[in-house]
Parts: sequence; structure tokens; C-alpha cells
Amino acid sequence: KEVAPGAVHVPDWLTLEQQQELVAACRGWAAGPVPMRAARMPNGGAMSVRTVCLGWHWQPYRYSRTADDAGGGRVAPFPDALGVLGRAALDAAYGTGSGDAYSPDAALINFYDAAAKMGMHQDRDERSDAPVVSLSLGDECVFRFGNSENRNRPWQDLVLASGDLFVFGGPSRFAYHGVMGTRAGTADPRLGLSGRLNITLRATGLQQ
Ligand code: MD3
Ligand code: FE
Repeated sequence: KEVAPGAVHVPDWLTLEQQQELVAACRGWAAGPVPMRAARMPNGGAMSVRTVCLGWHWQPYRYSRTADDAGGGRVAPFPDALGVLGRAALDAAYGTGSGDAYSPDAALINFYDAAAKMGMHQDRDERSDAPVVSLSLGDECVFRFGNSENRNRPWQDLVLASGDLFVFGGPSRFAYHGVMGTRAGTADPRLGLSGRLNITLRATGLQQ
């Protein structure tokens, strides 16, 4: 379903087996070499969401190769399998062949416990206007998709559930968005996940 030009929601895109594999992979990525951590904002406050990154380390408002805010270790490589999944995601959202030239080089894995939220923001730390791919796992959340002008109305509130794909490209790439909260206990028990994971794939446009 096209929610706005370039913003396509594909509910239940991942099979249960794919979701289980991704949850297991996230557990491994969360362990390191750079452990999952709450990023600190420039004002010193910690985000309520915890994040681990692949390919490039993200912190507000920049990417780096080493996690200078989390031990200084080198970030784990971006797995080929996530590039393959990203191309399939664009094909599913925009039509066969749309993903052919898509080569994301960073993944951010966000973990939400029952209290975590993410305020309205734009993703503008990338030097590329390639689409962002979002995959949701575990508990449902209320996702707020706004406009590209400011963090205020108009916006749409949408429920994102486990297995859902969302692709944000074209005119929606720099829209404000946020996560108002999760619905604790809504995850499929077969995932063995208490909370919500979100995987985003991005092309940073930064030099290898
Ligand atoms: C719309 N993550 O990591 S994913 C983020 O569920 C982030 O963890 C949220 O916002 C989460 O930056 C939302 C959906 C999403 C991701 C990137 C976008 C929506 C977007 C980029 C542009 C427009
Ligand atoms: Fe974002």
C-alpha cells in the first residue's frame, strides 16, 4: 500500500521463518564487536531505543567506521544477505527490477523495550537519496509518518507489525517520522522476542 508518494507499506512481507532467522541474527549483532547501546544526543541525553550498526556506525548526527562513543571498536561489516534482502524489498515495494541498483552499505538495528519511543525526526545523515528499507520484528508499534516540511501535522499513524516491510524513497525519503510507542506483548510467541526490533537499510553515500 502506498501511504504517500514513494512510501510503500507491505504488511507481513517476511515469512515467520525469515523473521526467526533475523531475530537470531540481531541477537548476534547486538553482542558486538560494538555492543548494542543507547545512542547519546549532543545534549547528553540517552535515546530510549538501543541501536547496533553494521557497515557504518551511526550516532546523532553522523556515521563513522569506528564506534568512538561505544568503546572505539571497528563496526561489523554489512552482510551481503542484507543487500540481497534490500533489493528484494525494493522489488516488492516498487516493482520487479526496482532493486537492481540498490546497494545499501549500512544497517541500523533498533531495539524497543516496552518504554522506548523515537521522537519525530528526519534521516539526513546519509549523503544519498536512495530509499531506506525498514523491517519490523516482534511487538507492534505505532509509527507516525509525517511530512517533509516540519515535525508537525499533517501525519498518519500506522501500526507496524512483525514481518512488515516499509520502503521510504523518492519524495518520502526525507519525511519526518517517529515511533510513538510499542504494544508490549503483541509479538508472536514463536519469535521468542520480548520487545520490538527494527532493521533499517541505508545507502550512506560515504566513501568506502
Ligand atoms: C521515513 N527507525 O532508525 S523505521 C531510524 O522503527 C528510525 O526504529 C524507526 O526512524 C524504527 O531512523 C522507524 C521507518 C523509517 C525509517 C527511515 C525513514 C521511516 C523513514 C527515512 C525516511 C522516511
Ligand atoms: Fe528515522
